Amino acid sequence: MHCRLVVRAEDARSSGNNLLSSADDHHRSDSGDDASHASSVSSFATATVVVTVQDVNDNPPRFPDAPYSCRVRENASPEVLSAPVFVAGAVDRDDPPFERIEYSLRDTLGGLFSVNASTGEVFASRSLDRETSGSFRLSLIARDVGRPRMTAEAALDVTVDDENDSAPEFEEGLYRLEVPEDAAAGDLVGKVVARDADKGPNAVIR
Ligand SMILES: [Ca+2]
Ligand SMILES: [Ca+2]
Ligand SMILES: [Ca+2]
Repeated sequence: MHCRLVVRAEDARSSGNNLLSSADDHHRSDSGDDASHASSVSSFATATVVVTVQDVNDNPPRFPDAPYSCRVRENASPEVLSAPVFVAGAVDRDDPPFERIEYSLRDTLGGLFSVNASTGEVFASRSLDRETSGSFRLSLIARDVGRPRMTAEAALDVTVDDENDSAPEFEEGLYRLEVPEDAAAGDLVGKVVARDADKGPNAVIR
């Protein structure tokens, strides 16, 4: 931060000062008595002083609007996975370089997720199977470059959006049903149950 001050230096002395010579001449013609007009006058100078307040690293990074959430498609292609699932955006109120932030993840969950240290972009490293794990919780860390380094941490919940990639399965491989010989058409003779591991409309069986 800079601020500008104007400093005034003042010097009081007698009327013999050359700076006021024209005024003195005028009075001399009126009275003819130089000594009777001796009085206190002053001269001054100004200078501009620029004061620079040097910043120290006294503000930690901050994650506005935390905690965060994002969604990623199940079985996403490598092309889809080349785009970030989320972009972290921490802020720091200090001046450069103390506002520069490096991002990391507290736990990459076995390398499943990563974050670009300088851009804050979060990536999934491989396609995700919603039926194995439908959501993940990550901890984003922002660290500034001061000494000591100050940090912030925020949660990022990743939800895996379902894709219809599971076929229905019968609960049992073989059903034995006994039908009375006098059964009429339409009578209930037994029940078979199938399940589908997908979610929502993807799991409806007809
Ligand atoms: Ca800082
Ligand atoms: Ca699946
Ligand atoms: Ca699925």
